[in-house]
Amino acid sequence: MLVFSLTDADTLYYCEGYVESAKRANAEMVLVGSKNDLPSTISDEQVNEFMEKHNIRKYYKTSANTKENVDNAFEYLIYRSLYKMHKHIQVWSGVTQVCDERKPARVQKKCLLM
Ligand SMILES: Nc1nc2c(ncn2[C@@H]2O[C@H](COP(=O)(O)OP(=O)(O)OP(=O)(O)O)[C@@H](O)[C@H]2O)c(=O)[nH]1
Ligand SMILES: [Mg+2]
Repeated sequence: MLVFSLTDADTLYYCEGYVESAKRANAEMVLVGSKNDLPSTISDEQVNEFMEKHNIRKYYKTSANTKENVDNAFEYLIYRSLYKMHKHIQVWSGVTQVCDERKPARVQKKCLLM
């Protein structure tokens, strides 16, 4: 999760080193612009340019103050990471059941995300 502050444009560019590390680790990435309840000093165009340059697919504007998009950013990252691990996700009764399709159902170890 690459978090920069919308109130300080420099912080977006500080993320570049972390982008490179994440790519080397083949990690899923999500870009987060924090403090969205305050006046922004960075434009959507600048963010889009950064995303295109680094091939980042998802961006959320969040606020720790209002809680806007905080859950969405974490959920996106968790879901994408699980898909990347070739897992199959079934949403059932508000609980996410993660099944590994490579193993027969009766021997599967299951992980539950509440
Ligand atoms: N209005 C607002 N203030 C925030 C938000 N996130 C953090 N702050 C405030 O920013 C100051 C620093 O808090 P930290 O917990 O260090 O948050 P941070 O995201 O690391 O922010 P910086 O250290 O300022 O880069 C505190 O006064 C927080 O109350 C936010 O989303 N909205
Ligand atoms: Mg801080």
